[in-house]
Amino acid sequence: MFRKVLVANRGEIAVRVMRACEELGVRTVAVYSEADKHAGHVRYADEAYNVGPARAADSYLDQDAILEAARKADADAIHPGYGFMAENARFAARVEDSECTWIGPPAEAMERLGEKTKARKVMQGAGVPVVPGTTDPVEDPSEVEAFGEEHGYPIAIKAEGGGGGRGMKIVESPDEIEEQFAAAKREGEAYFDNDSVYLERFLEAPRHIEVQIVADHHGNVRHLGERDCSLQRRHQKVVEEGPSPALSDDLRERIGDAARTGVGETDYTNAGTVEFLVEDGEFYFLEVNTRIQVEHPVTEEITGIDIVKEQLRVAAGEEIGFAQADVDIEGHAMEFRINAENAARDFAPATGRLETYDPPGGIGVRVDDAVRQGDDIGGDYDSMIAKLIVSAGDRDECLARAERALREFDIQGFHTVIPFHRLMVTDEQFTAGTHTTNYLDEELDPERIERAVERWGPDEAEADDEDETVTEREFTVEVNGKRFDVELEERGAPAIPTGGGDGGGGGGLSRPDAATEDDEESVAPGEGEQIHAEMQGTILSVEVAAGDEVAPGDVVLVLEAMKMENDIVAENGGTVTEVLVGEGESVDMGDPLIVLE
Ligand code: MV4
Repeated sequence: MFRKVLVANRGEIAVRVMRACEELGVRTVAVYSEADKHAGHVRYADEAYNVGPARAADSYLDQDAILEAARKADADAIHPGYGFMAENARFAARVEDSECTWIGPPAEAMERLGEKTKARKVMQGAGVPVVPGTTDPVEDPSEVEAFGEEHGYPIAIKAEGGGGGRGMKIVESPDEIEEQFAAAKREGEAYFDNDSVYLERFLEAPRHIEVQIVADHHGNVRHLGERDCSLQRRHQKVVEEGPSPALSDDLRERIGDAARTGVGETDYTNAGTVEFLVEDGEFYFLEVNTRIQVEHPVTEEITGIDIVKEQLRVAAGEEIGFAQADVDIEGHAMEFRINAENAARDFAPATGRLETYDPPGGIGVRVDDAVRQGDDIGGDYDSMIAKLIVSAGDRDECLARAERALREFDIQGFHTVIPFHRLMVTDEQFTAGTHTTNYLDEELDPERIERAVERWGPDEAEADDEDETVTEREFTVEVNGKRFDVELEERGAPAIPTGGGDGGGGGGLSRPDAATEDDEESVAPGEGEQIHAEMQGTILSVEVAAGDEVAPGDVVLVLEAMKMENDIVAENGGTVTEVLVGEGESVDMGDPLIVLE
């Protein structure tokens, strides 16, 4: 086994890799950019080296800087994680030529499988079904037309170096050929420095199934079952699960065997993923990802196999310690990517300080992250701040557990996609498991996302725009021996210190004694009592009208919030001068409801 591993990555995956090292007694080296001086992966590592400015191209993608850090640290292996340099065959080759071992597939295998038509040939040669298409690049638009006449439309024109949806163009009819052919070539050139393209019949409503593979230097290839990544938005995976709810046992076995045989044809070692499209009970090879993937924990949870440890072991020359027959798929797991994004604003990235970070726990809950409360989340890298992985005995239990865990997950300070996930785990299509890769982009009503964010998004005050001064206080009060949490917010007013003498502890949180000192906001002298909504909700009934006399403690309204009916009472009593809301209206926290004098 290695002595010391440098992890050429950041965030949760860097920590994930270091955790595996820790358990194997291997020392860990982090690299970090200027923006990541205090990041979670730096805190976790035994030692850490600055590799350059915030911009990834100048730090995490700077091959010389990373190799230099490995030399300085005297590391004997480099793990690339995912993204950044993970699928860069040239970097892999440079590591292979250095004093360090590359913890990944051989550079040569990466190169062969990275070119899509080469990968298609390899798989076809091994008897693995591929999407009907060309196994050689096409040079001229007339070849697209000929392909259309033979196989029909739509046709996918794909960039040879492509992947992840970039450089793929769909042709619906002959008149679109010229334009889409040129566009695919342009994108291929721009993104992958390769304007070569090939053709496939375009499958219109497939499911995306991928098989986890591990291979060693002794000729052993194992598959660890499949993950279903059909729930994706604009080629970004949102939720992944295993096993797939859309595969029969027979299809599952055939797909697993195909992946294993296909990879067995190459001199592949280490972890990898073979991607397939599944439609109408048929499966077709799509591409091979030559890295550990974001969603690998789904497989770890249902197999009990630590895939990152396997990567380290096989890279160190050890033989895989289990047979294919030993791989047992048990129960069900789902992974939810916790991205700092506002799902109601087209998933726009969000940034800010993690004011609250309170992850879920309990049975079947795993959180892979590299952040802690108080961290600043910037926009320098991708928006994923954590992954929630939930496992259970079966899919239904997994969904219920996920709903519970997502409800527990408290993140304040900026928007995350948690409300969107809460919508998904109660969504009819997703819970039925009948969704295809088109579901989010083409079928889901965006208004449902907006409502989910409104209901379950971060607390107003903390997510609001910065120019408004918002003073928020939380109190715990007891009424007739029952505990209530009360939040007050003052808008537009300068922050008032919440009273002296407590020696600077707590910042005004949970101060039961402050309730009586500071509640002057509900009684402005001379204007009578104004009753405000204490939470966002719907007015179920209005019990008073203008001119009515009410006694202290009388119920004036019933407000439904969080599935509970709440009696709103007039604290001081008086004459009702204004009723500002009607039955059925929805109100926000802080809205005035009734004025009394
Ligand atoms: C396809 C396809 C349908 N037919 N190829 C998109 C990303 C790239 N890895 C391949 N992709 C697709 N290739 C044919 N012949 C549909 C997709 C596709 C997709 C694939 C996997 C996961 C999500 C997807 C979302 C849209 C389209």
